[in-house]
Amino acid sequence: MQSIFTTIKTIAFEIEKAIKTTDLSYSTNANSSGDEQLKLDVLSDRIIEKAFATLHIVRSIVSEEQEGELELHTSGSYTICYDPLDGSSLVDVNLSVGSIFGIYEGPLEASNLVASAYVVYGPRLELVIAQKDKKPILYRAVDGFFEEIQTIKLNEKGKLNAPGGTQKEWYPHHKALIENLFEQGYRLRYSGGMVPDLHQILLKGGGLFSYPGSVEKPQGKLRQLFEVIPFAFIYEQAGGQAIDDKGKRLMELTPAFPHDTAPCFFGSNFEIEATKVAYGVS
Ligand code: P6P
Repeated sequence: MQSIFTTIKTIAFEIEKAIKTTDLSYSTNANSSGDEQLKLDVLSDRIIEKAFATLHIVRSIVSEEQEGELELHTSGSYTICYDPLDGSSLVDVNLSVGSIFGIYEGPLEASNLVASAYVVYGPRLELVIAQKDKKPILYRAVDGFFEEIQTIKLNEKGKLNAPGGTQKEWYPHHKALIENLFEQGYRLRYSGGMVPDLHQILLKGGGLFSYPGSVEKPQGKLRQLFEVIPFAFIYEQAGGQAIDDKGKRLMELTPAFPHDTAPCFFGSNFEIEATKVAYGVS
């Protein structure tokens, strides 16, 4: 699997360069979720597809930006599900964005995730890799190479609150949960980019990131295979929890379709237990 991580490091440098040089206009098509695609989305997707095509251990890839599964090598063991440039619409206001990778061995469901990684394109280029039975590791690009910086561990209780979604659509019990955290003194930290928002909570000791369901969108917005499950794995490996609105571990998700979404809560134990109480699933 090391060759996959090495390839992700190469991808990170190439996409970082693309972010700095590609025009930010929209392409003429939309992705399978109906989102308009920036030319940068399409280019980032191509960079990743080309890179993984060189690895014979990669059986297939599934991109958030494309409809189906792309077979690469029938002898390969791993399927990589990825969001090539999550939050790309934030690039034109110079906010951080990221790439997210879920590495699966077998049918595409959370129990078959064997590793995950994400890249943060921000003031510094950073990478987090999580593998089974290991704490996630933070790497930072220095002079063209990724240096290992630290392992990541969440505190039992944090200070940050990242409440996603459209507030006027929140269920009353979700609104009460979020407001109660703020009444306890939690700091609002939400940029609209899942990768930097979750990265900040991981590195600043903890808190809660939530993207709930609503009447309008009962299954929320964030995609299970490309976004939710890879981060759920990282949060659990860091000593936190990741659950849905029924209190079920996101690492038990079995998506019916590649682009299925799920309400999701990622955080330190204290905040996740508070979420379970608010949702009546404790
Ligand atoms: P909202 C970006 O488009 C994204 O998919 C995630 O990166 C982010 O967490 C979420 O959408 C933001 O959505 O509805 O809060 O603007």
